[in-house]
Amino acid sequence: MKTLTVFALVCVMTAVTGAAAVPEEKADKDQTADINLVKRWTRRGCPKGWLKFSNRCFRYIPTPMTWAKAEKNCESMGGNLASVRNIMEYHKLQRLITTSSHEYKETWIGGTDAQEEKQWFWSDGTPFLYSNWCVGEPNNAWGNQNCLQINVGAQKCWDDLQCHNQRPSVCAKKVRKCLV
Ligand SMILES: [Ca+2]
Ligand SMILES: [Ca+2]
Repeated sequence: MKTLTVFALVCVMTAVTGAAAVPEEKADKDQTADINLVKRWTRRGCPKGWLKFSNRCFRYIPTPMTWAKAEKNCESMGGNLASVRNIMEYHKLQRLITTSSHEYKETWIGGTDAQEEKQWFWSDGTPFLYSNWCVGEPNNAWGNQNCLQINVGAQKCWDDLQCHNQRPSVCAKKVRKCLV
């Protein structure tokens, strides 16, 4: 509980001052140890099991789920299904998947046009500016393909698919300065 209290205090101070400075001279021995732990965590910026790139934390979830369950699962960990902003991010994300699964698994990320056909959104609310669709995709086959899977076909590109299909997924969340 004491550790949590110190974390909360550091976070509040950071929020108020806009800086991570902590008056260590006023902290007792135990508190200094806790603050050093926070500093290490802050530098790294991502929880254990999450990979940091593009100032975000990414995690591959190998368990196949529907798109909605995958999004909920990411939300339960403080994130969303991953959005992708450029080709470099896409390649890093692919590397994350191949490192974990040893193959280019077809995988859910956060794109959807379920609200309105052809209007693609990222579930994290960022603008849908970059895409890497396969030739002829998104084709909304059978009139109900509204969720975005990656690593499709020989080109390992993007495809719209029925959201009830079960796929592994990639979650992303912002690098946080606080544990709480
Ligand atoms: Ca669609
Ligand atoms: Ca399709």
